[in-house]
Amino acid sequence: MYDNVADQAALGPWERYEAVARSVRDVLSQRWVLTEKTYERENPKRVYYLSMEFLIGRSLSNNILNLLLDPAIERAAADKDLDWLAVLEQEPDAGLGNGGLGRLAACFIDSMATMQLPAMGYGLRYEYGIFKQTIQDGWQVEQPDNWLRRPDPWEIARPGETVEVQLGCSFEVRGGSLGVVVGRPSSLLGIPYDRPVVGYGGKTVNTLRLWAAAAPDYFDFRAFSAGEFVSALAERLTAESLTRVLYPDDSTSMGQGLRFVQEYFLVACSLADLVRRFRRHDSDWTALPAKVAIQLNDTHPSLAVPELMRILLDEAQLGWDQAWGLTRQTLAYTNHTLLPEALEKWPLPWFALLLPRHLEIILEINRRLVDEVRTRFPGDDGRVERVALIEEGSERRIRMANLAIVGTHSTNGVASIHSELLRTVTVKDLTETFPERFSNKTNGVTPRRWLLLANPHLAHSITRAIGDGWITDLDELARLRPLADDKGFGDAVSAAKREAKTQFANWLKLTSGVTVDPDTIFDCQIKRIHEYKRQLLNALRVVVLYDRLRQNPDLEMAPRTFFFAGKAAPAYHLAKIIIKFLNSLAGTIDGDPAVRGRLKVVFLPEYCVSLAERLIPATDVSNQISTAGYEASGTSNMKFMMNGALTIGTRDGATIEMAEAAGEENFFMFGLTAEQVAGSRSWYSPQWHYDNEPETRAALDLIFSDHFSRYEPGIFEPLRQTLLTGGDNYMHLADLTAYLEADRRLLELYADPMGWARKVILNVAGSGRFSSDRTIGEYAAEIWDVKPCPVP
Ligand code: 26V
Repeated sequence: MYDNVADQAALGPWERYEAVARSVRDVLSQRWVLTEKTYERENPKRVYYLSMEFLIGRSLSNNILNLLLDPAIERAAADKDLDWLAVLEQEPDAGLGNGGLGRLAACFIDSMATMQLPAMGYGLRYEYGIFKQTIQDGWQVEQPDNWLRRPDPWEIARPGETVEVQLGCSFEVRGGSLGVVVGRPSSLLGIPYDRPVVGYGGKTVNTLRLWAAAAPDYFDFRAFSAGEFVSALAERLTAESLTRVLYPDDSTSMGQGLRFVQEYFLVACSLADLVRRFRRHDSDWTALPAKVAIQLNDTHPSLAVPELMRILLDEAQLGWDQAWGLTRQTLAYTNHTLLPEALEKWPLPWFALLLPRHLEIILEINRRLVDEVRTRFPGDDGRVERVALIEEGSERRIRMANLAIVGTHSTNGVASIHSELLRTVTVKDLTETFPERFSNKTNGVTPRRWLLLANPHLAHSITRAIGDGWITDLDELARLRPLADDKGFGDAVSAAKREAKTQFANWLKLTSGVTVDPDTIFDCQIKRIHEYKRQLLNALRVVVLYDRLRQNPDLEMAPRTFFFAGKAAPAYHLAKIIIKFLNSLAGTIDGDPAVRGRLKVVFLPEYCVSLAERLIPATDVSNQISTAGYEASGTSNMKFMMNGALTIGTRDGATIEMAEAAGEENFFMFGLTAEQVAGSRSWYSPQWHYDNEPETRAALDLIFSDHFSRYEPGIFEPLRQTLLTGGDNYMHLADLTAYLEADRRLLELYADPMGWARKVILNVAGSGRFSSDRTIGEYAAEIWDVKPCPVP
């Protein structure tokens, strides 16, 4: 079990973790090698999932589970008197992503391996993942996430498969600052680091290949001989800086030159690698779409369009039409947001400098596109302007979403409403031009990590009731429906929730000293802090409830604990004020004897995959309250649902489909629909709500009177601006009353434990559709046309 050359008693917790992880890696390595060998032999069509983010989280317990090693490890841990939880805690949480988009990529590769699909993930090996969040005086403070400080037992460097990436310019240091040398091409090395992706049952072990940037060795020699020692080292430093850090900003694509090069680096390394693999078997380039499917996770890797064209034109020497046909048939694109400010548009001069050949190709794609649209829609200049790949203006920009739609055979949204809005609003003209390209693939999450691993008590109760087929076929959960009124099963489900809540409370006490009471309702909102996700609406609800208790101490109300967690982009000022406000709310309520024991607010710092794994099973109420039309899908909503939380939410993203699957009567839906939001925007007045709704007014007055900021008067003035005087862009006040009404219904149900358990069971039973296995099945059948390739 332990291969450390040391006395076992002398091993520290890290060495113990490392020893166990290495043993598990030994167990899976045979299957890993055999998987690749099988693919080499069978030469099936393969899927490549290109993503700038993979929010992996911890691997040890997940790999043990998927390898079905948990009984053996439990025994070994008991034998050796090992503090197993302490060992697991040693592993850093691999945070190579910002939020839902990155976690989706991680769930997808789990499902592809479990379904035995010949698939590979491609991403970047950031040395620093998403920043660590600490809270100081209530404010978010960012700390670097040096997750590779100690050697990572899950990664295997493959320097033998290094690729070279050409850039159209060089970088050098002159007078202490970094400059660009125009017209002097340079190159970078991409070194692959492979991580195993273990399918459930351990039959297939696929690969997640992450690229690290390095400088080619000859750089030094050339510069050294010219005597430019410092400049040469600086150049090497520049190259190696490229994959140093994940961009923590999920709120704008502007002014990020390094990010642009990161995106090209991912694309160039991955395409070179997969083309090399393709060419080992097939000399005929026309077989490319029959052997390769490439999925672009958002526009981040959409430079794959001109890069694949470059390879087919310049390296394969094909003609334009053939190259274009092959490129389009090989690539497919997923859109993850409708927000115009989030759609990538890179300045044209950056292309001219770094990627002149790609710019040439993009201009030619655009010329042909514009020609086609002019012919098909004569006289419609507005349409031509809107579909064009280039946005004209003082600074010309390339519209990456248009490039991705035009250069692929498939564009999909991530929930039904999102795909519909994408087609009819965001890229209406492109949809009318290429209607057959658009489809929907509603997101899902892996039930292995999010139910079996995270919630063993509930998982066990489910398996006792219906067998363990649900683990790889989540639709099986529908068989729980007849048990909705079964007292025995209801009790088991309630006991599992109670156990998860106690465990969470104990963990929280131990790690932070904070006490929460498992006998209170656990009510959660955990996600990136964004105005459109409306943590402020939740906070207003809490302020109203707090004020009710203050005004009427005899009021009967089930005691509740409100949990918030989430990171704000470091430059997103208002999101940081929201965090400060949530912490101030927590502090003030804690210090108010009038509500002691009845109401508590907790802001949990450092939201990450492993925190979600602890908190979601312990949650009674899931808040999914985005302004309708803004949340593309959401995926934590699904995790809560399969873990037996009831949802209070707006009709947005996949929450709409979840309510449909469980029955609307088992959901607490409220608020304006996306249509109503769009239709009332022009005349909406937050002031009206302030003037006419006493509770809304009282809550806002309490905030603006510095009740929550007694020692820092005025710090929440920006909230007045967002919620009231600035027009309340995300329509918090429009939905507050309906939210409180839904909340009242929810509390009413909570008073009836049998009725609550019934709805919980119907929710779990209806959650089968939200397995990422279902989603991947749809991608495989309808976009990729790939089949399982079982490993003997
Ligand atoms: C969101 C926003 C919102 C406010 C302003 C600017 C901005 C910029 C970027 C983004 C997120 C972009 C892509 C993304 O992470 N989308 C998320 O993808 C998840 C997986 O499909 C989905 O569940 C989330 O709803 C969606 O926000």
